[in-house]
Amino acid sequence: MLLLNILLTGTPGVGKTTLGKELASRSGLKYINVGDLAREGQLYDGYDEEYECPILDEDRIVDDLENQMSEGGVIVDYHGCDFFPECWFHIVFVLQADNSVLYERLETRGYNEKKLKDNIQCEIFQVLYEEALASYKEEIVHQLPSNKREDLEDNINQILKWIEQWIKDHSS
Ligand code: DAT
Repeated sequence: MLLLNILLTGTPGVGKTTLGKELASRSGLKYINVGDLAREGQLYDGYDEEYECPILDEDRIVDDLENQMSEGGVIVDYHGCDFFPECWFHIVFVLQADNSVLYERLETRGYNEKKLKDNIQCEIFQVLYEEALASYKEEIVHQLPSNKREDLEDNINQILKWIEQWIKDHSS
């Protein structure tokens, strides 16, 4: 039984979903997109007018995920990480993209000007990396470049190797 859990985090648009789904299909782990989970279960607590998006009910998200996380074998994708229990994750990857690359991806999504600017700033100031370092042990937090297709392939191969090693280390 594969018990490890992986967290993929980073600013919206850095490539978490793309990497998470591909990694799931190649590793056999289960992919969970927290944004989709919230939408499906309507796990919201109000609406943010400024950013034009619903506000996540973090407690209900944690309750909803608890059983699957303790079973293990899960890849979680979310642009935030400070509300998950620390013990859930064995490794945390913070994806990063260059400003110009990220700007184009977010523009394609039709984000309003404020949301675009704030997300680019979030990336410049490495907000998600800082959040990950504040929430998990430094040695399990890793940054990954996510600008081009080759980065995606490299990241998948690197994570698959890490999973293989983790399984070896944890099989008695
Ligand atoms: P996120 O889940 O972090 O919001 P995404 O996976 O939806 O991001 O990716 C946003 C867009 O960028 C999408 O059109 C796919 C593209 N993309 C993701 N990773 C990429 C990569 N390594 N190289 C090129 N494009 C990538």
